[in-house]
Amino acid sequence: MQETVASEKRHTVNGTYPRFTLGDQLTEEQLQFFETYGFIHFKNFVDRETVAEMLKESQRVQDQWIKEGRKMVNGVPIKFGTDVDGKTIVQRFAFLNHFAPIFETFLKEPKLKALFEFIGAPDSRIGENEKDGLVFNHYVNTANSNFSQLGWHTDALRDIFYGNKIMPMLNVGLHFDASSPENGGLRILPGTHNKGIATLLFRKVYYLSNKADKKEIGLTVEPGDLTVHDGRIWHRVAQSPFVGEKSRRRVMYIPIISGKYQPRDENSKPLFYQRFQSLTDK
Ligand SMILES: O=C(O)CCC(=O)C(=O)O
Ligand SMILES: [Fe+2]
Repeated sequence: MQETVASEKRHTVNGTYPRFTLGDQLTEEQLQFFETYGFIHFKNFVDRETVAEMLKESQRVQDQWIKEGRKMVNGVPIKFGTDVDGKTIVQRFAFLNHFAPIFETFLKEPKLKALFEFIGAPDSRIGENEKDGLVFNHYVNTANSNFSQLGWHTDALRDIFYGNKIMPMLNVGLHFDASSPENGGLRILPGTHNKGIATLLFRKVYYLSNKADKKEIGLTVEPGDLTVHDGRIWHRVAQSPFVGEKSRRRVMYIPIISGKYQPRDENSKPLFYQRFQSLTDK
């Protein structure tokens, strides 16, 4: 235990943390790092050409959605905003995998299956049709941007709102822009993924708090890097101190999930929090 605390400090004090390379199978070291901290960072998961092609495809789908006036995908609202040049953009896509083959193919990448071992559930799978499917976030700081930061939260809270037992899940991020803590970006509170229900519910005020925490780690990523975080870990996206082009940050997430199969389709309605009471059902 003491050892864990000491190494946690070492990893947080100067904001550094080790990077790994994902092979066909997770190594003992990778499994241990993830178990201790609840997140992990793999370098160069896809090459620069793939990054460029994915960005191009996201823009194609964006323009198509804007043209057809689409507001939702499978009941999940699309977030629109304004870019530095005044152009309307999509700032949060859901189920993007259903709109471009390159993303559909990415979800089939065999190496992603190696990540299943982080949750160890026999029914682990990539959420192609569940949750929000493949999510693509586009943050940019402009006068009319609607999306430049995201308050403290865990991704597992959603399970509680939907009246489900919290099932093991991972959020796997593929990064498209270079980003370091000085430019905002993902902040993680290491080790908060396995501290029980009180931590999960009350460590921060969900989505309302944006305040830096002295124990948070800011990720430093380059295009093509892959990060994985446990669904129960506390994290936020810090606003870039810059405006305009320099603040641009694009990242996509795919959920690796387990438990009851709960697909969404075009008939799905936006979900509200009406089933909150069943939180205590086990
Ligand atoms: O943009 C990110 O890196 C994180 C986004 C996030 O936490 C979320 O959408 O739940
Ligand atoms: Fe999140």
